[in-house]
Amino acid sequence: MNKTIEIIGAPNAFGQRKLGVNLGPDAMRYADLVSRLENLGLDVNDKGNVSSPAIDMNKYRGEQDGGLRNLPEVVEFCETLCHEVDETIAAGKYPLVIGGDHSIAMGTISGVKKHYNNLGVIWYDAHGDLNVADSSPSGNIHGMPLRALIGDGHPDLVNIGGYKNKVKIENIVLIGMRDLDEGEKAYIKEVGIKTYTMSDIDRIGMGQVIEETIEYLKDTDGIHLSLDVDALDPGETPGTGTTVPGGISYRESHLALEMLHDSQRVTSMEIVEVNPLIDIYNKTANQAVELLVTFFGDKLL
Ligand code: 5AB
Ligand code: MN
Ligand code: MN
Ligand code: MN
Repeated sequence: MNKTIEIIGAPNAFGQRKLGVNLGPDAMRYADLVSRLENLGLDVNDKGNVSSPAIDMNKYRGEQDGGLRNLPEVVEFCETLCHEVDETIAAGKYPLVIGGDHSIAMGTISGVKKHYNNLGVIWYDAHGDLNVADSSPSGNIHGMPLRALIGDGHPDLVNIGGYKNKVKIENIVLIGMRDLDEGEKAYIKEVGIKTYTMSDIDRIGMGQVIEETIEYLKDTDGIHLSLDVDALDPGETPGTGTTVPGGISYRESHLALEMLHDSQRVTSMEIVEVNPLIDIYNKTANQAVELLVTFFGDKLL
Protein backbone atom coordinates (compact mmCIF):
# COMPACT_ATOMS: atom_id res chain seq x y z
CA MET A 1 0.00 0.00 0.00
CA ASN A 2 1.65 3.23 -1.09
CA LYS A 3 -1.29 5.42 -0.09
CA THR A 4 -1.85 6.89 3.35
CA ILE A 5 -4.56 4.97 5.17
CA GLU A 6 -7.03 7.43 6.60
CA ILE A 7 -9.05 6.13 9.53
CA ILE A 8 -12.50 7.66 9.86
CA GLY A 9 -14.33 6.86 13.11
CA ALA A 10 -18.08 6.47 12.65
CA PRO A 11 -19.58 6.25 16.16
CA ASN A 12 -23.18 5.79 15.10
CA ALA A 13 -25.67 3.77 17.16
CA PHE A 14 -28.94 5.04 15.65
CA GLY A 15 -29.36 2.13 13.25
CA GLN A 16 -30.24 -0.34 16.01
CA ARG A 17 -31.10 -0.46 19.71
CA LYS A 18 -27.96 -1.50 21.59
CA LEU A 19 -25.92 1.41 22.86
CA GLY A 20 -22.20 0.70 22.95
CA VAL A 21 -21.73 0.17 19.23
CA ASN A 22 -21.03 3.91 19.11
CA LEU A 23 -17.95 3.11 21.24
CA GLY A 24 -16.69 0.65 18.61
CA PRO A 25 -14.23 3.08 16.98
CA ASP A 26 -12.49 3.85 20.28
CA ALA A 27 -12.48 0.17 21.26
CA MET A 28 -10.50 -0.50 18.07
CA ARG A 29 -8.18 2.44 18.73
CA TYR A 30 -7.53 1.13 22.26
CA ALA A 31 -6.69 -2.22 20.67
CA ASP A 32 -3.76 -0.34 19.07
CA LEU A 33 -5.17 -0.06 15.58
CA VAL A 34 -3.00 2.87 14.55
CA SER A 35 0.35 1.63 15.86
CA ARG A 36 -0.26 -1.88 14.57
CA LEU A 37 -0.84 -0.57 11.05
CA GLU A 38 2.16 1.73 11.38
CA ASN A 39 4.26 -1.27 12.38
CA LEU A 40 3.60 -2.66 8.91
CA GLY A 41 5.48 0.35 7.58
CA LEU A 42 2.29 2.06 6.46
CA ASP A 43 1.48 5.73 6.65
CA VAL A 44 -1.63 6.14 8.80
CA ASN A 45 -3.68 9.19 9.62
CA ASP A 46 -6.50 8.97 12.14
CA LYS A 47 -9.04 11.61 11.19
CA GLY A 48 -10.92 11.10 14.47
CA ASN A 49 -14.64 10.55 14.83
CA VAL A 50 -17.36 11.97 12.63
CA SER A 51 -19.69 14.08 14.74
CA SER A 52 -22.90 12.36 15.71
CA PRO A 53 -26.27 13.81 16.68
CA ALA A 54 -26.64 13.64 20.48
CA ILE A 55 -28.22 10.54 21.94
CA ASP A 56 -31.41 11.39 23.83
CA MET A 57 -31.90 8.29 25.99
CA ASN A 58 -35.69 8.57 26.13
CA LYS A 59 -36.06 9.00 22.41
CA TYR A 60 -33.41 6.40 21.56
CA ARG A 61 -35.21 3.74 23.53
CA GLY A 62 -38.64 4.95 22.45
CA GLU A 63 -41.11 3.50 19.99
CA GLN A 64 -40.19 3.35 16.36
CA ASP A 65 -41.44 5.98 13.99
CA GLY A 66 -43.10 4.76 10.78
CA GLY A 67 -41.01 1.58 10.65
CA LEU A 68 -37.69 3.44 10.58
CA ARG A 69 -36.22 3.97 14.01
CA ASN A 70 -34.20 7.19 14.41
CA LEU A 71 -34.39 7.99 10.71
CA PRO A 72 -33.36 11.69 10.89
CA GLU A 73 -30.32 10.89 13.06
CA VAL A 74 -29.17 8.09 10.76
CA VAL A 75 -29.54 10.35 7.74
CA GLU A 76 -27.67 13.23 9.37
CA PHE A 77 -24.86 10.93 10.45
CA CYS A 78 -24.52 9.30 7.03
CA GLU A 79 -24.50 12.65 5.20
CA THR A 80 -21.57 13.79 7.35
CA LEU A 81 -19.73 10.50 6.88
CA CYS A 82 -20.31 10.57 3.12
CA HIS A 83 -18.65 13.98 2.98
CA GLU A 84 -15.64 12.80 5.03
CA VAL A 85 -15.09 9.70 2.90
CA ASP A 86 -15.41 11.69 -0.31
CA GLU A 87 -12.81 14.16 0.99
CA THR A 88 -10.39 11.38 1.98
CA ILE A 89 -10.48 9.74 -1.45
CA ALA A 90 -10.25 13.12 -3.21
CA ALA A 91 -7.04 13.71 -1.22
CA GLY A 92 -5.60 10.46 -2.62
CA LYS A 93 -5.89 8.54 0.66
CA TYR A 94 -7.27 5.08 1.38
CA PRO A 95 -10.46 5.25 3.49
CA LEU A 96 -10.79 2.85 6.42
CA VAL A 97 -14.09 3.51 8.18
CA ILE A 98 -14.50 2.04 11.66
CA GLY A 99 -18.05 1.80 13.05
CA GLY A 100 -20.55 2.11 14.44
CA ASP A 101 -23.60 0.12 13.41
CA HIS A 102 -23.98 -1.01 9.81
CA SER A 103 -26.32 1.81 8.77
CA ILE A 104 -23.10 3.84 8.31
CA ALA A 105 -22.46 1.89 5.10
CA MET A 106 -24.95 4.22 3.40
CA GLY A 107 -22.65 7.11 4.25
CA THR A 108 -19.39 5.33 3.47
CA ILE A 109 -20.43 3.88 0.13
CA SER A 110 -22.22 7.06 -0.97
CA GLY A 111 -18.90 8.86 -0.48
CA VAL A 112 -16.85 6.11 -2.15
CA LYS A 113 -19.10 5.70 -5.19
CA LYS A 114 -18.55 9.33 -6.23
CA HIS A 115 -15.08 8.20 -7.33
CA TYR A 116 -16.01 5.05 -9.28
CA ASN A 117 -18.20 4.29 -12.28
CA ASN A 118 -18.73 0.62 -11.61
CA LEU A 119 -18.13 -0.06 -7.91
CA GLY A 120 -18.16 -3.62 -6.57
CA VAL A 121 -19.26 -4.36 -3.01
CA ILE A 122 -18.39 -7.36 -0.86
CA TRP A 123 -20.88 -7.65 2.02
CA TYR A 124 -19.28 -9.91 4.65
CA ASP A 125 -22.08 -10.43 7.16
CA ALA A 126 -24.43 -12.96 8.76
CA HIS A 127 -27.24 -10.82 7.37
CA GLY A 128 -28.21 -9.45 3.97
CA ASP A 129 -29.14 -5.97 5.24
CA LEU A 130 -31.58 -5.88 2.32
CA ASN A 131 -34.75 -4.87 4.16
CA VAL A 132 -37.04 -1.97 3.43
CA ALA A 133 -39.33 -0.60 6.16
CA ASP A 134 -42.17 -2.96 5.13
CA SER A 135 -40.10 -6.13 5.17
CA SER A 136 -38.12 -5.26 8.33
CA PRO A 137 -39.12 -7.20 11.44
CA SER A 138 -37.40 -4.63 13.69
CA GLY A 139 -37.53 -1.16 12.16
CA ASN A 140 -33.76 -1.05 12.71
CA ILE A 141 -32.07 0.75 9.83
CA HIS A 142 -28.84 -1.28 10.15
CA GLY A 143 -30.85 -4.07 8.49
CA MET A 144 -31.50 -1.90 5.41
CA PRO A 145 -28.32 -0.20 4.13
CA LEU A 146 -27.49 -2.45 1.18
CA ARG A 147 -31.04 -2.21 -0.17
CA ALA A 148 -31.01 1.59 0.17
CA LEU A 149 -27.68 1.71 -1.71
CA ILE A 150 -29.25 -0.34 -4.52
CA GLY A 151 -31.98 2.29 -4.64
CA ASP A 152 -35.00 1.02 -2.67
CA GLY A 153 -36.44 2.41 0.54
CA HIS A 154 -37.11 5.74 2.18
CA PRO A 155 -36.03 8.60 -0.13
CA ASP A 156 -33.89 10.17 2.63
CA LEU A 157 -31.84 6.95 2.83
CA VAL A 158 -31.75 6.29 -0.89
CA ASN A 159 -30.55 9.84 -1.61
CA ILE A 160 -27.74 10.15 0.94
CA GLY A 161 -24.95 12.18 -0.67
CA GLY A 162 -27.49 13.86 -2.95
CA TYR A 163 -27.83 11.07 -5.50
CA LYS A 164 -29.22 7.56 -5.76
CA ASN A 165 -28.52 4.08 -7.22
CA LYS A 166 -24.98 3.64 -5.89
CA VAL A 167 -24.55 -0.09 -6.19
CA LYS A 168 -25.60 -2.36 -9.06
CA ILE A 169 -27.10 -5.72 -8.18
CA GLU A 170 -24.63 -7.57 -10.42
CA ASN A 171 -21.70 -5.93 -8.57
CA ILE A 172 -22.60 -7.28 -5.12
CA VAL A 173 -21.28 -10.42 -3.40
CA LEU A 174 -22.80 -11.54 -0.10
CA ILE A 175 -20.55 -13.74 2.08
CA GLY A 176 -21.46 -15.44 5.37
CA MET A 177 -25.24 -15.38 5.06
CA ARG A 178 -27.17 -17.36 7.66
CA ASP A 179 -30.00 -15.12 8.87
CA LEU A 180 -32.19 -13.68 6.15
CA ASP A 181 -35.74 -12.39 6.64
CA GLU A 182 -38.45 -13.75 4.31
CA GLY A 183 -38.57 -10.53 2.31
CA GLU A 184 -34.79 -10.58 1.90
CA LYS A 185 -34.79 -14.18 0.68
CA ALA A 186 -37.48 -13.41 -1.89
CA TYR A 187 -35.59 -10.31 -3.03
CA ILE A 188 -32.23 -12.11 -3.41
CA LYS A 189 -33.89 -14.82 -5.52
CA GLU A 190 -35.90 -12.34 -7.57
CA VAL A 191 -33.00 -10.09 -8.57
CA GLY A 192 -30.26 -12.73 -8.39
CA ILE A 193 -27.59 -11.42 -6.01
CA LYS A 194 -24.37 -13.48 -5.90
CA THR A 195 -24.56 -15.13 -2.48
CA TYR A 196 -22.31 -17.39 -0.41
CA THR A 197 -24.21 -18.83 2.55
CA MET A 198 -22.49 -20.62 5.42
CA SER A 199 -23.22 -23.95 3.76
CA ASP A 200 -21.51 -22.73 0.57
CA ILE A 201 -18.47 -21.75 2.66
CA ASP A 202 -18.51 -25.16 4.38
CA ARG A 203 -18.80 -27.00 1.09
CA ILE A 204 -16.29 -25.21 -1.15
CA GLY A 205 -14.11 -23.55 1.47
CA MET A 206 -13.33 -19.88 2.04
CA GLY A 207 -10.38 -20.00 -0.37
CA GLN A 208 -12.60 -20.81 -3.31
CA VAL A 209 -15.28 -18.36 -2.14
CA ILE A 210 -12.79 -15.50 -2.32
CA GLU A 211 -11.26 -16.65 -5.62
CA GLU A 212 -14.71 -16.76 -7.17
CA THR A 213 -15.64 -13.41 -5.64
CA ILE A 214 -12.61 -11.68 -7.14
CA GLU A 215 -13.32 -13.28 -10.53
CA TYR A 216 -17.02 -12.35 -10.33
CA LEU A 217 -16.14 -8.69 -9.69
CA LYS A 218 -13.43 -8.52 -12.37
CA ASP A 219 -15.14 -5.81 -14.44
CA THR A 220 -15.56 -3.39 -11.55
CA ASP A 221 -13.27 -0.36 -11.27
CA GLY A 222 -13.03 -0.55 -7.48
CA ILE A 223 -14.26 -2.81 -4.70
CA HIS A 224 -15.58 -1.77 -1.31
CA LEU A 225 -15.40 -4.32 1.50
CA SER A 226 -18.11 -3.91 4.12
CA LEU A 227 -17.21 -6.21 7.00
CA ASP A 228 -19.82 -6.72 9.71
CA VAL A 229 -18.12 -8.54 12.61
CA ASP A 230 -21.29 -10.55 13.18
CA ALA A 231 -20.27 -12.55 10.09
CA LEU A 232 -17.82 -14.24 12.43
CA ASP A 233 -18.91 -16.95 14.84
CA PRO A 234 -20.17 -15.51 18.15
CA GLY A 235 -18.27 -18.20 20.08
CA GLU A 236 -15.05 -16.51 19.01
CA THR A 237 -16.40 -13.02 18.33
CA PRO A 238 -19.04 -12.20 20.94
CA GLY A 239 -18.99 -8.40 21.08
CA THR A 240 -21.69 -7.49 18.62
CA GLY A 241 -25.40 -6.79 18.86
CA THR A 242 -26.97 -9.32 16.48
CA THR A 243 -25.11 -12.59 16.88
CA VAL A 244 -26.07 -15.69 14.88
CA PRO A 245 -24.49 -19.07 15.70
CA GLY A 246 -22.74 -21.13 13.04
CA GLY A 247 -20.60 -18.32 11.67
CA ILE A 248 -17.31 -17.83 9.88
CA SER A 249 -14.27 -18.72 11.95
CA TYR A 250 -11.58 -16.22 12.79
CA ARG A 251 -9.18 -18.39 10.81
CA GLU A 252 -11.36 -18.43 7.70
CA SER A 253 -11.72 -14.66 7.98
CA HIS A 254 -7.98 -14.34 8.20
CA LEU A 255 -7.63 -16.29 4.95
CA ALA A 256 -10.32 -14.20 3.28
CA LEU A 257 -8.61 -10.94 4.18
CA GLU A 258 -5.17 -12.22 3.21
CA MET A 259 -6.48 -13.21 -0.21
CA LEU A 260 -8.28 -9.90 -0.63
CA HIS A 261 -5.06 -8.10 0.23
CA ASP A 262 -3.14 -10.17 -2.33
CA SER A 263 -5.72 -9.40 -5.01
CA GLN A 264 -4.97 -5.66 -4.68
CA ARG A 265 -8.55 -5.05 -5.85
CA VAL A 266 -10.19 -3.71 -2.69
CA THR A 267 -10.09 0.09 -2.77
CA SER A 268 -11.96 0.97 0.43
CA MET A 269 -13.06 -0.77 3.57
CA GLU A 270 -15.26 -0.46 6.60
CA ILE A 271 -15.55 -2.64 9.68
CA VAL A 272 -18.76 -2.33 11.65
CA GLU A 273 -20.92 -3.51 14.56
CA VAL A 274 -18.14 -3.87 17.19
CA ASN A 275 -19.87 -3.25 20.54
CA PRO A 276 -17.43 -3.21 23.49
CA LEU A 277 -20.25 -3.04 26.07
CA ILE A 278 -21.39 -6.56 25.22
CA ASP A 279 -17.91 -7.92 24.59
CA ILE A 280 -15.47 -9.86 26.77
CA TYR A 281 -12.34 -7.81 27.60
CA ASN A 282 -12.40 -6.05 24.22
CA LYS A 283 -11.80 -9.35 22.44
CA THR A 284 -13.90 -8.42 19.43
CA ALA A 285 -12.14 -5.10 18.85
CA ASN A 286 -8.81 -6.88 19.19
CA GLN A 287 -9.87 -9.39 16.58
CA ALA A 288 -11.13 -6.63 14.33
CA VAL A 289 -7.70 -5.01 14.56
CA GLU A 290 -5.95 -8.33 13.84
CA LEU A 291 -8.10 -8.75 10.76
CA LEU A 292 -7.35 -5.21 9.60
CA VAL A 293 -3.63 -5.80 10.05
CA THR A 294 -3.98 -8.91 7.87
CA PHE A 295 -6.02 -7.02 5.29
CA PHE A 296 -3.40 -4.28 5.04
CA GLY A 297 -0.65 -6.76 4.38
CA ASP A 298 0.87 -8.48 7.38
CA LYS A 299 2.66 -11.62 6.25
CA LEU A 300 3.91 -14.49 8.39
CA LEU A 301 6.83 -15.10 6.04
B1 5AB B 1 -26.72 -6.04 10.66
C1 5AB B 1 -32.66 -8.28 10.90
N1 5AB B 1 -32.60 -8.77 9.53
O1 5AB B 1 -33.59 -6.37 9.82
C2 5AB B 1 -33.38 -6.92 10.90
O2 5AB B 1 -26.14 -6.37 11.95
C3 5AB B 1 -31.29 -8.16 11.49
O3 5AB B 1 -26.10 -4.79 10.16
C4 5AB B 1 -30.46 -7.07 10.87
O4 5AB B 1 -26.30 -7.06 9.67
C5 5AB B 1 -29.02 -7.07 11.28
O5 5AB B 1 -33.68 -6.44 12.00
C6 5AB B 1 -28.29 -5.89 10.72
C7 5AB B 1 -33.43 -9.27 11.72
MN1 MN C 1 -24.72 -5.86 8.72
MN1 MN D 1 -24.99 -8.54 10.53
MN1 MN E 1 -25.25 -6.75 13.68
